[in-house]
Amino acid sequence: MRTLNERTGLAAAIEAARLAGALMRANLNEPKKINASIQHDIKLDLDVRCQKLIETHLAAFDAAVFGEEGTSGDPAAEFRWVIDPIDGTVNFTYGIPHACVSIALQRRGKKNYETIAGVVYDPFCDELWTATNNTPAKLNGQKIAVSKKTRLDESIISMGFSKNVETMNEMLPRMNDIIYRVRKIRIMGSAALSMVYVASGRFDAYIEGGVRLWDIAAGGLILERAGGEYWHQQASPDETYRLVANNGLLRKKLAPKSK
Ligand code: LIP
Repeated sequence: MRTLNERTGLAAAIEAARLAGALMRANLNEPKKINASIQHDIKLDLDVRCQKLIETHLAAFDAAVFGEEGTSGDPAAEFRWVIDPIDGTVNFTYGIPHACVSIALQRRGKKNYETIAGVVYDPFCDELWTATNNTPAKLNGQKIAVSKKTRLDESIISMGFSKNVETMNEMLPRMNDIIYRVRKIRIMGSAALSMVYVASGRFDAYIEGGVRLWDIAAGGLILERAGGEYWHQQASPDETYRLVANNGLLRKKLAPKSK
């Protein structure tokens, strides 16, 4: 087995993300095999194929996998890959070129896993975001940083509504409160891309009520290494989180108004 650390893991995750991204690009406008579909969510055969491609490339390392299309290995392993092979699956299904590959490498700490390397790759814009726990966040090799916006009326806030009524009922009042106070709201459909857009200063915050760990683990490290705040609170035992990703200056101003 190859030596695994944040450096070797990042390099391998970049290769794996590019392989999966190439498969996404080749299939954006092709008919897609749907494995499961509910009103607010779709699971594609390509989700499974992309995760298999990623796992095969990363098999040279001794690490467990916690992925949207399946988990494997020792749940108490020292290392684990956290994989969303296609984040923004509904966009991708409809031929909307706003989706990405998200791969994080985590190492077991005293209490829980910590993310030590993260990759988010948008194959349609050919934009590759990377970071490790001891190197700066980069976009296509260039250092990035969050915005310095402190005024909500100058800020673009991205929001996500996940895929169930409970989350929508939680998020709609928050959107109704925020929309009058900010410059614009954007609802884009990919948590990972919204997080790295905050890391790059394109958005000033991203709020979602029910995201899974594989949607946010890589983007969370990249955001922190770009100077932002990765505020997240476990909402249920299955690694579902409430999230306020922001430039480090806006979370309090975005907090729900006390009734
Ligand atoms: C998506 C997230 C998005 C959320 C969607 C979905 P997927 O991930 O990125 O933020 O609102 O419901 O969970 O399912 O496309 O990997």
